Amino acid sequence: MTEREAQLKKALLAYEKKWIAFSVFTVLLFAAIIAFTLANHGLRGVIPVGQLERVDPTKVRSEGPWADPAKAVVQTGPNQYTVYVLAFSYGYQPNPIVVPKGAEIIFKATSPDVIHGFHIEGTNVNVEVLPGEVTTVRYTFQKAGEYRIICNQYCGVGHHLMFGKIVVEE
Ligand SMILES: [Cu+2]
Repeated sequence: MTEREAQLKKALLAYEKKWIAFSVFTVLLFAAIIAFTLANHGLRGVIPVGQLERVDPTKVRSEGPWADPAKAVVQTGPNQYTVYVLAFSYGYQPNPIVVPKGAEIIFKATSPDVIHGFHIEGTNVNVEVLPGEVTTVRYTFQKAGEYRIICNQYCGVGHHLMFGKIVVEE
């Protein structure tokens, strides 16, 4: 190695150390921002409830809270509604889901067939719906209007046609 090469190597390694330090700092900053979001919105928000809730996918359509879509929206508090959503090949029930603005909505979603997505367009509600399990998330709609539900988890030949609708009333 010539002296020039040795100098270059030294400079390169020093520069690389700065890059590593900067990258580690950036990752820690990301972690801090994520922790901030968790502390402020996460615990009662769009993160799926961690507790396992089992259901029988062969029976959800015939018995229990998902069996009758007309009774799927249940008031469960002074300003809280629980919505029992069934995500199936290839749609959502009830359709539309009608809820009031400003109320805490607890979505409890499950599937009678395969895995589906439950992504409410324009919000950060974006969860997976697994057959045999109940996915629970909370969301408060601050704006009235229509929201589209998109299945963003490949579920078969009708996947690209799988949508639902939420109507948030004033
Ligand atoms: Cu689907």
